Amino acid sequence: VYVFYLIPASCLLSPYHTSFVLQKEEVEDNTDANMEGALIARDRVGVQDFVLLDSHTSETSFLNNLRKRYQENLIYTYIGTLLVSVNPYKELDIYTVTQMQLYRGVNFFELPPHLYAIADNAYRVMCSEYNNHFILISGESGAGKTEASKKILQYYAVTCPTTEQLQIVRDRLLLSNPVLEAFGNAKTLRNDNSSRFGKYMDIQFDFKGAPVGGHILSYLIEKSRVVHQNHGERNFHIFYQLLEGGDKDLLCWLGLERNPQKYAYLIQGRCAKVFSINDKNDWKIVRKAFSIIDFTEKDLEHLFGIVASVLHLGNIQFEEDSNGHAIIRNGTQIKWISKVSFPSQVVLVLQVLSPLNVDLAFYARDAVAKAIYGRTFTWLVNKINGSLANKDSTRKTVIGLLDIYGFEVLDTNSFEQFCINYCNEKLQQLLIEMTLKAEQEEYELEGIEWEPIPYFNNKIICDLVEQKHKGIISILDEECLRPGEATDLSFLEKLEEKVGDHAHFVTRKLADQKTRKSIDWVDFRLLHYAGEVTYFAKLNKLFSMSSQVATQFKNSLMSLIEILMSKEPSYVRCIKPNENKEPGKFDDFLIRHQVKYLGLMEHLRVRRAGFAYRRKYELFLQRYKSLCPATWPHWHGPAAEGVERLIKHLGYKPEEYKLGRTKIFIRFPKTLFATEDAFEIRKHLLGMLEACWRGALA
Ligand code: AOV
Ligand code: MG
Repeated sequence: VYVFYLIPASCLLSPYHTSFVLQKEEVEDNTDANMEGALIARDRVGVQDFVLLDSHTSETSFLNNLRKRYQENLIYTYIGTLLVSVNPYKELDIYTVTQMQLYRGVNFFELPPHLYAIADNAYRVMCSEYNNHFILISGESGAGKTEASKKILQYYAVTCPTTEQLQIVRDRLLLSNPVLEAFGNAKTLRNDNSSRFGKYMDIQFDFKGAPVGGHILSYLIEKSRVVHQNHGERNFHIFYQLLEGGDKDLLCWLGLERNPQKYAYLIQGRCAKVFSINDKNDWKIVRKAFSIIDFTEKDLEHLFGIVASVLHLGNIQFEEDSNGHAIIRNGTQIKWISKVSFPSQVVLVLQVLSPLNVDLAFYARDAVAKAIYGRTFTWLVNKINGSLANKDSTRKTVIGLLDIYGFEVLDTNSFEQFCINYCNEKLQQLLIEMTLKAEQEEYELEGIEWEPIPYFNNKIICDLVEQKHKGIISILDEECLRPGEATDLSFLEKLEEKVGDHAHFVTRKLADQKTRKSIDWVDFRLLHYAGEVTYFAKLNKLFSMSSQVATQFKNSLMSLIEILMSKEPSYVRCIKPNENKEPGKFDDFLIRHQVKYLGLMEHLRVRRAGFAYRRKYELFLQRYKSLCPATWPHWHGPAAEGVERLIKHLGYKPEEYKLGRTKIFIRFPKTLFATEDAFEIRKHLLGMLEACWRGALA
């Protein structure tokens, strides 16, 4: 009891009281206010920032920390300001409105790591410095990128100021998601809701910080899925939603039957029904979303007409006439197509097909289906952009959310995987450059010396793919300019000739010296940052007609990188815990691999080698001022001087810290840890004091 009297009662009004309660939530046992308990708890739940790990930072201790936290449902951990997220594969109650409000306007490190902290931080800096930001969410397929981006958007929708007028903007921003997911996501082996397009969304804010508009850029939708799905995968969700959920009249008008088994384009993966997906319900959500995003009934008529046309197209069969030309076996589908979609165009295309042989006719039919779907998707994105557009010309700031298709290795990897993995390669490159650049700049700006850390720079792989004249895309371009002469073999030979020596091109020369000319030689292998991938390069099937697409894709990625480079970054690195979409299962091997290739260890080392922690003088002082009589409860001089007094009082040694222009840099985590411990102990004492106080009052 005597101890309590030593602490001034005003402590109870400490601004950190709320954060105390929150951090205790991590510890689960809220009533256990003794510090021994807190330390044991920390042992159990790990540290919330990898920078605070003990000095021997090994991959194993990194993994241990991640595992400990994962097992306690603490899926988020920081490395400095970067957020690492491990997919929980179950609903957690950390995304409530109450949680959102807790994170609103609170300093980054005051609360347990969360997406909301990342979102709030970007938002607050944007509002105070009036600059543009982006949040890059990366990780392999199924790691949780799309979920994260949706949660961030929801956070802004709930916490940002708004007016009645602006509510429609907010709703449209939110509802653009189900619509785009219906048309752009599909069940794959890796993810039941896999994004099959890349998405960059700018959320625009006015000077008051209210969301007033948005704009979406989409990247290369995987069109081949429209006509072909691997075993265990589905076509895009919208087809199944329409069949399951569309009302009788609509289906009747479109000439569709409810049963997906009737459609050739829907049954190749043999899994039209998916346990985790409720197509009927999703249809309702999508229909409602359409009405809010300003789609007229006419628009929808066209849209669903096209969706239906694709299904009818897929059922068209050809047979050979006496001249060896393809003829359409049954005219029903054509009739429906000309009824429900833009008749002249499609029927014209189908007539053009007629002098082909049967194989080519099927091939051309699929090409038409893919083209129609691809264009429709583009149209859809444009339509949504129209409804999100803010016509007001006052200056706005933006936060961009980047959610792309994650790195993937399938049994058969084709042109699309090549593009997807190249895209991931580019973003990894951006992250490497921007984090190291930012780090270097910060030390320079603050006048502090540091020594760079070695790390794997994947620029070499980006070059292999994209370099002018020498890169794989250029080689593909060249080959496609020689129609008739070029074959898959000549493409592969050219690759061998031009990039065979490259460290990340796995040459087949040695291994396949004898069988080189055999027809089996149809693939090439690349050593990506995230692993080795074998690409199937059958020219006339997968890589043909792709040259333009690859070059366009390359160009669009280049301009995306430019867009991003002009903004302030925040990063979320998503990790997939197991291959079975199973909650609670922490697959060490799989996770270690991701930790490696995501460069998380390097990131941590860079963060620690220089200075593990840095904080603005004002923030540092505000948090720890209660630990020094000279600064508590108020310090009236400049913050930098207050910090100097404070750390002198705490006994910091000269080698433990550096004072920059605006920030204190702390070299060793243990220094901050000790300070943080002192802070925690004081908080716990306060907690006990408060409990007694309440007891006494009661
Ligand atoms: P992705 O976007 O990274 O993969 P998703 O964000 O679609 O992956 O996540 C895959 C699935 O994991 C989701 O459908 C959820 O079931 C589950 N999940 C992810 N994050 C959470 C979370 N925070 N809480 C609960 N469940 C979650 V891909 O688009 O395939 O690269 O192309
Ligand atoms: Mg996704």
